Amino acid sequence: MTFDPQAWIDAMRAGDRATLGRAVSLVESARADDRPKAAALLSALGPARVDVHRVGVTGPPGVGKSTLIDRLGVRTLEAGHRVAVLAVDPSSERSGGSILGDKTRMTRLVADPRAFVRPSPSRGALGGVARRTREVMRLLEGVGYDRVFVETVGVGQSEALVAQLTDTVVGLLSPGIGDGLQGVKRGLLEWVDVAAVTHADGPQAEAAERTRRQFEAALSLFEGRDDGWRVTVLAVSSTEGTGIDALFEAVEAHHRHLCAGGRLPARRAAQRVRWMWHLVETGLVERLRSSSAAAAWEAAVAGGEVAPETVADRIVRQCAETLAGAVEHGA
Ligand SMILES: Nc1nc2c(ncn2[C@@H]2O[C@H](COP(=O)(O)OP(=O)(O)OP(=O)(O)O)[C@@H](O)[C@H]2O)c(=O)[nH]1
Ligand SMILES: [Mg+2]
Repeated sequence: MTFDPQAWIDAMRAGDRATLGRAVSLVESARADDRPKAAALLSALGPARVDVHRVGVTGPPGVGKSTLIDRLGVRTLEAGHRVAVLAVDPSSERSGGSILGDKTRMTRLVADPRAFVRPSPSRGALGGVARRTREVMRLLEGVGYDRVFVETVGVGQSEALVAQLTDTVVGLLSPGIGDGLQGVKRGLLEWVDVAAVTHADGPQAEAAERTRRQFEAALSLFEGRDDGWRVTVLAVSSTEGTGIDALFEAVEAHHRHLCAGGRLPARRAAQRVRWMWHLVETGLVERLRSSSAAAAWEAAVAGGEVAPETVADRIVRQCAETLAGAVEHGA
């Protein structure tokens, strides 16, 4: 059977989630013969939509990201939006358990025909994860999902990654992570747009409120941002549903803040430019490392005959000269 991108797109726009599942698999596929099909599908979607809101939800393992997205997603559906959820897992070592976990913790969204949940996390190196996630988001948005949630485990660089992929970062904190908030990484203060302490129910309610106030205090001392946005810090319970309305309002308020004064297009433009350079950097390095000269460069540096700076300078200069020549010749 020949591959007909438009037929797939029509089916997905009509709400066919089975086809959407296949299309996501195609876009995520690492197989070389799938790439042209994926590219054809993506380009047949037409221009990217601008009324879409991309929301990253990050936090430590087990903090309650999936359970919260289920609640927040339902609240978002009630407001008339179409909701899609992607999970991104940059730590390739993690067990497969979270796949099942996501599905069983997003039961409300999974059961709702207006939502699409992609439980299988994209694994692997951060760059690979980002590439697939960007393309899958583009697909979801192109077939009508206007609120896309991206769940990612807050480990190391992944907060920065999710901030590069999304418009709004929701950072989740566990109750009682410690006085003085040593447990809160500076990265989170830097990237978070809306913060919420989870498990604000039962015996943990008090600790959650204490952590909320401490984080609020830490934020007021942090002078890292100049975009005029005031980060809201909430206490929520995803099991009882408390604080979810306020969280929804805060997320939407950040979207409105971004839309006002052209901040959203500017943020996305900066993301695209950064992404281009990232691809250039990784692509060039990959090509150079697998070139036939690489072994000789490495041997010379390893043997101490030439300084690493000298070899690196030479490689960069040669690349730049070749590039200048290619540009002159209109390549
Ligand atoms: N009491 C209470 N339990 C919660 C709350 N949110 C999540 N849980 C429970 O905490 C556990 C972990 O929740 P998940 O939503 O899977 O957490 P996660 O952050 O997505 O976990 P990973 O994806 O594995 O990193 C589950 O047993 C949830 O039922 C909450 O607000 N209150
Ligand atoms: Mg989860």
